Formats: sequence, C-alpha cells, structure tokens
Amino acid sequence: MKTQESFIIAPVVQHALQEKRPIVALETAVVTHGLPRPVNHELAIHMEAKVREEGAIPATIGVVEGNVYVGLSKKQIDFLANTDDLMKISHRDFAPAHAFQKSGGTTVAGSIIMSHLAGIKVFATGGIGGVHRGSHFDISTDLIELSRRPVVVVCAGAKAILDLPATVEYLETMGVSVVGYQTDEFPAFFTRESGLPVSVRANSPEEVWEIAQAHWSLGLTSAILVVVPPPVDSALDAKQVEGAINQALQEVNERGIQGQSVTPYLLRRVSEITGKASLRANIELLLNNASVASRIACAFKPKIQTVEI
Ligand code: PSU
Ligand code: MN
Repeated sequence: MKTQESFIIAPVVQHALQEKRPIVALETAVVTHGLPRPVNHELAIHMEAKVREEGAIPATIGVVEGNVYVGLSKKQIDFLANTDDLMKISHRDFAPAHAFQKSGGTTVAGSIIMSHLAGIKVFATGGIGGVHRGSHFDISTDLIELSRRPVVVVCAGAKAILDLPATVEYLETMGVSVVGYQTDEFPAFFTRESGLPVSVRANSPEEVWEIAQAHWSLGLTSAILVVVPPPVDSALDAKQVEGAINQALQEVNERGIQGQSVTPYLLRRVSEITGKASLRANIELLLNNASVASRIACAFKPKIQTVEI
C-alpha cells in the first residue's frame, strides 16, 4: 500500500502553464478501453500531433503505477496502449489506483478533474458518456463532473449508444451550457444530427472563448461543452448505425454486462457489426476534435480588466 500523494505535471506542461501558452488536455480511457490495438496507440500520438499543428501544447492525462500524470511521455502512452487489464479511471478510482499502484486510462470525468487541478482550460475527447438507454440509473459521471469543472470540453456530442434526449435533459439539469460549434444541433457522435437542440451556437473559436469567459467571470464554475459534428467524409447516417446499436444493446442485456464495461462493449460491437465504419468515424472525429480544441485554446486571451476612474 502506498499513501503518499502523487500528481505529476510534465515539465513541458508546467512550463507552458507558467508562460500562459495554450494547452489542450487529452484523455486515455479511449486508449485503454475505447479503441482496439494498434489504432489506440496511433490515435493517441496523432491527437497530440493535431493539437501541436494548430498551435497548442498537448497534455495527455493518465495514471501510471498509481501516479496521475498530466502530460504522459511517449513511453507511458505506449505502455497504456499495449498493456492488458488496465483500469478505467473515473472520479472514484484515483484513490484505489494510487493505493495499489495500478495503471489506467482516465475517462472524461477523470481527465477534467485533473485538467482543472492542473489549471488547464481546454480538453478534447471523442464523445462524452451520458444516460444509458433503458437504464436511467446508469448515468456517466462525466455529466456530474461537467457540472463541477470550469473547463471547455470539446466533443462530438454524446455517444449514439446512449439515450440522447435524456442526456441532453440531464446536461440542462446540471447547468452545463452546450455550445454547438458551427451547428444548431446536438451531434450524435457517429452521426452529425440528432434532432436535439444546443443551448447556443458559436461560429468561431473566438466566440467559444467569449461564452466561456462570460460564464466564468460571473463566478459560475461548470464546464462549457462544445459539441462539434463529426467530419462529413466518415460520419454515418442514423439508419446505418441504429440497427448495429440495437443489436449490441440486446447483447448487453442478454449477457448481463454492467457498469464500466457497458460503453467499451457497445463501441466494440458496433464497430464489428458496421464493418469498422463506426471505428473510422470515431477516429476521424477524435482527430477533428483535437484540432478544434487547439484552435479554441489558441483563441483564449484573458481580458484586460479596465478600471473606471
Ligand atoms: N470518446 C471516445 N471513445 C471513448 C470515450 C470517449 O471516442 O471510449 C470514453 C471516455 O473516456 C468517456 C467514457 O468518459 O468513454 C464513458 O464511459 P462511461 O459511459 O462508462 O462513463
Ligand atoms: Mn456507466
């Protein structure tokens, strides 16, 4: 058992924080649990490259041997991508991982907690968790942490395997502003449309920042959820993916799969049933979100306070 507290910010990230340079945090549950090998590793490296290409510094977050790293090394990313039986680390899991020196990928919830503690303002993922279909007590902690962390979270909406109307309602209940990035509709991860509205539309990275700054300067402390439609070339249509989702959901019920394993199982089965079309959409939207997040981070300029005399 280990009891010493350990939260490690990589020197390059620390330096960027000191210099107030744009930083984008990235998660690793998508690497350990969301994508198959070897694309999981390629994707992690490629997302960092996308962030750099658009001008910000990437900070990939994960847990290695019980310690939280904000800014994993290439070697640590390789380890998380290629090791079996790693943990999927959300809010409740940091302490057990630390006590027993376990390693794992951090979910959206886990990653935004650590982004906030490190002082990083922008985070990118694929799709957030949400309210599960037919099981309204299975609500991802992602939604709870979004209500608590003042971070801009860039995603392609919530995963289509979820109950999206209930998820959008829950975001409203929890006080999370949903900003449609160049869209009026909440995207459904694999698909560009869901028929559900967003709370506000932003057409540029600067507009996102205006909204975030207004929100936080009022003293509000929740996240700004920026939803970006998946790229046209790889996005699926709802009809194409709905059959696969229904089949995968039926299997989850038949096999009694529960808790943290539900989302990874559904994502894997939908990919198998769609002949990897959903996997391709997932990869492309993750890369696109990293680019958009980087542009938003670069548009962040703290407003100079003017004093009236
Ligand atoms: N985005 C993806 N693939 C993923 C995830 C996000 O494209 O696998 C992960 C995130 O880490 C998110 C988690 O927090 O799925 C949701 O899991 P759950 O429904 O068990 O909370
Ligand atoms: Mn769950």
